[in-house]
Amino acid sequence: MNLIIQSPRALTGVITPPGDKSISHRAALIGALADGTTTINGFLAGADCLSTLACLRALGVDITGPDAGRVTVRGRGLNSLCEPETVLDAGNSGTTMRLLLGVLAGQPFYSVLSGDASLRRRPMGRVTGPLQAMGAKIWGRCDGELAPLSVRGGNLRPLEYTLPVASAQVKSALLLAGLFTPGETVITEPYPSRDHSERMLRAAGADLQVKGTRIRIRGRQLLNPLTINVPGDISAAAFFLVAGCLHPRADITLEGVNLNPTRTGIIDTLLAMEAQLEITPGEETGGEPAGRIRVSSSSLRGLEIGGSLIPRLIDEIPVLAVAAALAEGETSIRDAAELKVKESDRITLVAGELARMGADITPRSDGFLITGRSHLRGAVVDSHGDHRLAMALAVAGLVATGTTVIRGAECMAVSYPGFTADLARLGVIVQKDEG
Ligand code: SPQ
Repeated sequence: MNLIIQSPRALTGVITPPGDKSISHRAALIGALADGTTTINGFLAGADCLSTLACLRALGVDITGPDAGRVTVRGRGLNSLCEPETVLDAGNSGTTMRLLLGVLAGQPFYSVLSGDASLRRRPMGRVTGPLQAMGAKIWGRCDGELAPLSVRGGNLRPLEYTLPVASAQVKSALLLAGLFTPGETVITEPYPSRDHSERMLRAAGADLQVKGTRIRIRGRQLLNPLTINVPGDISAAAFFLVAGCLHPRADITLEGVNLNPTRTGIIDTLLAMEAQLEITPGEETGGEPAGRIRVSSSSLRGLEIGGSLIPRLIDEIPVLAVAAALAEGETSIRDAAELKVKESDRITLVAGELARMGADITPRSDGFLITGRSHLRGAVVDSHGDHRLAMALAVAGLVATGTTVIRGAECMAVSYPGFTADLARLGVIVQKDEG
C-alpha cells in the first residue's frame, strides 16, 4: 500500500496513542505463566502483539480477545504449556521471538520458532547463547544465530550473566528462563534498558530484586494473575511529538502516555533541543507512570547524543533523525549500532530515504551526523517493510513541500494500526492507494 501525504495547513487535536507494544507482549506472556485469569485492557492489537497471542495459543494457552482492547489470558501456572503441533510464527516481532525463547527454554518439549524474512535475518545468538549456558538445547541456522530455531528445553540451571549490549529483550528472555530454574539467576546490564518485565514480574509476586543495573530473580515461584491497564506507547506518541515540534501551526495533546523513565529518552532529547513540551504526570497505569504530553510548534536546535541515553530512545531514532534534519545546527548520534539489526538496517535506510527528501544526513557505523535546516521536499520513498521507518517518513512528509508517497506503508500496522486514523484526527488528509 502507498501512503500519500501532504503538509496540512495546521496540525491540531487530541490523540490517545495505542497501548504500549512492549507492555502488551509482556502482559500476555506473564499472564500465560500465572496461576489464574489475567485481564489486559488497552492491549495493542498490532501485528507484533497478535503474533505473541497466536504463539501462546499454539502452546495451549486459553486466550480471549483482543476485543475492544481487552484480552483475557487464563494462565495455569509455570508448567502448563504444551508442545505445539506446528511452527510458532513470530511474524515480524523480535520481542515475540526473543521473550518466547526464554519461556521455551524452560519447557520439557520440542518447539520450533520462525518469523518473516526480516526476523529470520535478526541475531538470536545473544539470547540462544546464554540460554544454552543455562542448559537449553537450541539449534538454528548459523550455529543458533538465525531462525528458524528449534528448542528442547527443561532442567535449566540458574545463570549469572552480564549482557554485552543493553537489551531489554535479552534481559527479559533470561529473567523468564530464570523462572524455570531451582535457584537465583542474576543479570547485569551495561546500561538500564526498559524495565517493564521487572515491574510486571514483581507485581505478579515474583521474588525479583533490582540494584542499579543488576537484577536477581528466584525461580520456581507461583505468579499471581494481574489486571493490567496498558498505558499508551511513547514510541507511537513520538511520531506526533516530532511532527508537533516541526510543523509551524501545531498544537497536539497526547493522552495517557507511558512515562516510564527507561523509555522517556525522546522527551529528554526533544527538551534539550528546546522543544515546546508540557508534561502533566497522571495516575500510574499498569504499574507504570503515565501522563499527558502537549506539544506545540518549536524551533529545535541540534545536539549530540550517545551513551546511556541510547537504550532509552532506541526505537525513536528514525523519527528523531527527521527532527534533526530541520533543527538548527548539527546533530550527532553515536553508540546506536544496534539500529543495524532492527526490523531493517535503520542506519543505512533512514539515511538513504531521508536523503531522497533532501535531508543532509551521513550514516555512521553507530549512528548519524545530521546537518539541520534542510528544506525537505516530497518524494517517493520506501518503508523497506519497517514500521518505524514508514511512520518517520510520514512525519517528514507532514513538513515537506509537495507530495510524499511512502511505499510499503501497510507495515505501520505492526505497531500502530491506527496511525493514519490518528493523522486524520489532527486534520491531515490521508490518501492511500494499492501501489
Ligand atoms: O520487537 P521488535 O521487532 O524488536 O521491535 C522494536 C521496535 O522498533 O518496535 C525493535 F526493532 O522494539 C524493541 C526495542 O528496540 C522492543 C523491545 C522490548 O519490547 O523489549 C526492546 C528493544 O529491543 P532490544 O534489542 O534493545 O532489547
